[in-house]
Amino acid sequence: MNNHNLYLRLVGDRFENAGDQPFLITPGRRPLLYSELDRITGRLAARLLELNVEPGDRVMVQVAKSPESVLVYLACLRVGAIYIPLNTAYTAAEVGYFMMDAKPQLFICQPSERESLSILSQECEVPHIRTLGSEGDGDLLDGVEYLTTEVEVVVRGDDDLAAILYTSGTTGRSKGAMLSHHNLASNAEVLHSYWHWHDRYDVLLHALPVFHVHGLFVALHCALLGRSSVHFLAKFDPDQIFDCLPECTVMMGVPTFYTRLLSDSRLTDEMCSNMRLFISGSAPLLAETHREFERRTGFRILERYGMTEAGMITSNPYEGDRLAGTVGFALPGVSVRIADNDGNELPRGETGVLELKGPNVFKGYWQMPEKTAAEFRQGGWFISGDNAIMDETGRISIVGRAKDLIISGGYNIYPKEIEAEIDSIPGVAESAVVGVPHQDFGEAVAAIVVTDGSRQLSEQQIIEPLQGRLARFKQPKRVFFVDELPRNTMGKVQKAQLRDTYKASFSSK
Ligand code: MLC
Ligand code: AMP
Repeated sequence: MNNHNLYLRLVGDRFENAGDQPFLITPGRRPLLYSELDRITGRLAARLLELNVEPGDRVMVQVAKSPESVLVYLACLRVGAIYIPLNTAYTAAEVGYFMMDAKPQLFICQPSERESLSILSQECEVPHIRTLGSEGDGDLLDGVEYLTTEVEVVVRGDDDLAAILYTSGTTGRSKGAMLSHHNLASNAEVLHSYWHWHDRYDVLLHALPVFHVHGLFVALHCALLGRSSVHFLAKFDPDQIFDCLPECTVMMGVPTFYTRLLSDSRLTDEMCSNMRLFISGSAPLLAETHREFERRTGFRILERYGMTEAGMITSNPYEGDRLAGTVGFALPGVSVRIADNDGNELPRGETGVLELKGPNVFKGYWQMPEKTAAEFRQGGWFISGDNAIMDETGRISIVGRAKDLIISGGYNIYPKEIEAEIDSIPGVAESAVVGVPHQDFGEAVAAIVVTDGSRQLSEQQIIEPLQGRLARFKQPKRVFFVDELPRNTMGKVQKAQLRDTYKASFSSK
């Protein structure tokens, strides 16, 4: 049987003669070199084996972005474990749910969180907990330099899982999207070629988090396949970005990155003179941002569209027209169609739900066969939940969402989860959570609350109880009180009306 382990494609013995070429360049630290990648990953893999991590076991990770966090991911691939990264903003309450659901063999957290998460991991019967800090500190790596580097790459078939990424669900329960080695490899190969990565030439500016598809898979897989050096920044920090930009050739970002760059006078065409490609995705890029960016720098941002369950699905062309407000064409090997609510394909030019098929489409939701079945049509079409139009040439525009989802600064937030927490606050009768336009984040969370009359409640009294329950980025940035929520004749809350009523809530911010 051929070994389809993604590790072999990304690392394996590819970098034996890479000399001193840096892979990850992190401010204030020695760069991680390509030539040492296989060796160090071997030692980390040996550490995982010491902790009895076996093929198919889950390794759950909630740590700061660091070169070592990437090495842990690669070591998991190598031993055939399933990597589960979590947003560092998640509270212990949120993490508890993921632990119970995925039952990891090993949980790796930040050193500062060990105490609180140890109790939780015991309750969830997680056998091992280890720590990893942003500087490579923490007990995960204790004595790792004495371990063997010669750990074999476990044989994986096409359907074996490489990662589970949790995405919130419309019902409020998070679902773990199961991604196989083949899902990730096929998408990486396509992007590497479609976006013209130049072997050993490109330098990637990486300021995204590494617990989502965008920063972890799209950015790092392309860099590894292209043997590119990466300026690996802990977060989007304008000073660091402008320090690195003159040396870089490619940047990937969410639209907030681009609006923030545009608001800085340091963004000039000279600053971008080494660049060849700016890519945007994870949320809609305003046509205005696209145009303004071209005016300032001469670059037309390449917008692409994707999701956790399928990686990248469509992209504007590298060489052809990159049209503002469109997400381009289905990637090679990916089939896309626009369908009505019953799954009948619609003629070109009509708005419907985007459905897709291809080697990039995930294997289903972890231990949720009914939810998985509900998201697929006969013939294997996956229902994206995004409303889109396809023109005669096959070019796609995302025009809205069929799913009740807010995307804020590239993070997905499902209103149901926030509403459930708000509804449990004493004195609240019911609530509706919507996304309203926000200059920086694209959309921001607003909550509209009806009280039961038993007490007077303030905005603060709604937000305060959510601390420790919900990650900060999910918490409403504004709360409004109303006597009743607008409903249609069926009794369904009219969210479109609420979005319209509160659309100017952040206009001065
Ligand atoms: C931070 N905050 C947010 C937020 N990020 N609020 C709403 N939405 C967000 N995205 C809040 C914090 O809780 C904090 O609140 C305050 O804003 C400042 O926090 P910060 O940490 O200093 O923020 P900052 O570093 O400026 O981060 C903003 C950001 C970041 C946009 C740079 O959110 C980011 O990197 N987003 C990218 C997400 C991403 O990678 N998505 C890809 C998903 S994959 P307070 O009140 O405490 O001050 C996907 C598939 C695909 O979608 O197609 O790619
Ligand atoms: P996630 O579940 O975090 O992977 O987010 C996926 C969702 O992000 C998609 O279903 C879309 O709603 C949205 N998305 C990603 N890229 C784009 C884009 N370029 N334009 C509009 N929406 C996008």
